[in-house]
Amino acid sequence: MKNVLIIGSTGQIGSELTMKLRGIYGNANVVAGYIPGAEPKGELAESGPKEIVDITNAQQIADVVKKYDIDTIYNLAALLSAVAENKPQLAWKIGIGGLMNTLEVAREHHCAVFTPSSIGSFGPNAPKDGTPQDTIQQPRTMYGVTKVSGELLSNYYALKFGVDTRSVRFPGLISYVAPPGGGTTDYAVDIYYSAVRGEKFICPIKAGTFMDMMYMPDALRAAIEIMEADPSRLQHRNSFNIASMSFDPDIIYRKIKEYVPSFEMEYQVDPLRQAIADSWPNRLDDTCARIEWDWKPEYDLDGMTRDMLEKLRVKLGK
Ligand code: AKB
Repeated sequence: MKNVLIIGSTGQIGSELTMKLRGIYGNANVVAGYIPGAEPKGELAESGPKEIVDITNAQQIADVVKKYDIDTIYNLAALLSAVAENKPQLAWKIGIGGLMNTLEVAREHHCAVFTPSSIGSFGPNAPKDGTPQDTIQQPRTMYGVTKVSGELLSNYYALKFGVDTRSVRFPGLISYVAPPGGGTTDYAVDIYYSAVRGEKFICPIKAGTFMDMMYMPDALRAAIEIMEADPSRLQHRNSFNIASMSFDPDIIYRKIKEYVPSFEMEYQVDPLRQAIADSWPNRLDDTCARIEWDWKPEYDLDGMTRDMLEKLRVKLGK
């Protein structure tokens, strides 16, 4: 039986992952950790236990781990890439200070730990197309620096102390449930809201800028499957490339227009986000994840677009 703590349960990934894990392991066995000001609401608050867990406070993590006899921690606390560029100290404090706190508690209490990495862990020196699992990682963003450092620190705790750390490098995640907030790939979520609201979309990323993207149901499955994977098959731990689709703003715009013919888009490039996107890969090679734990995405751009438009029309009453 798994007893799970989600740190950052009210964020873009956490709010959906918590509910999915409750469906698998039982409501009472999945604790939603949150910080004051970002309290769980609705079903997330009512369906299971919730506790204040500030990742920068090691004692708080340890207290909740002991209270609920936690054996698996999903560490989802992070500042996304564009925000991290404006708050580098805070990004480090949460991304690395917080991870160190989590790993220490995990070492002492024998917990497995999932900490997502990102396509942002690669920089401009990595091969852009078919970026390999093991290649040069020299990011030029604070977000990327925390992600590479987090991968190394997590591997260190696995090798040195036997902590069962595992991770995937998430692409831009697209979902109709909770907004991302502060990422470089957020445009690929915002574009669907504009289409459904009947508004022209102002795109902050240039045409021709390709990035890996993924629909949230695939991302949630990846986070669960990697933690359930047979450890004897894993040659890697932190962190696995995963991929499902890669597109530029023009491709996603034309795909949405197939279903919303009146939809319009105009470019007004945000220099910060564009510089970050230019430093990231176009498309990752996820062969190792496919071989080592049978990773396989279910959604392509067309399947995701049909589902996003349908779900957002219901959500926004359009
Ligand atoms: C971001 O854009 O910062 C994130 C990511 C790709 O890690 N969505």
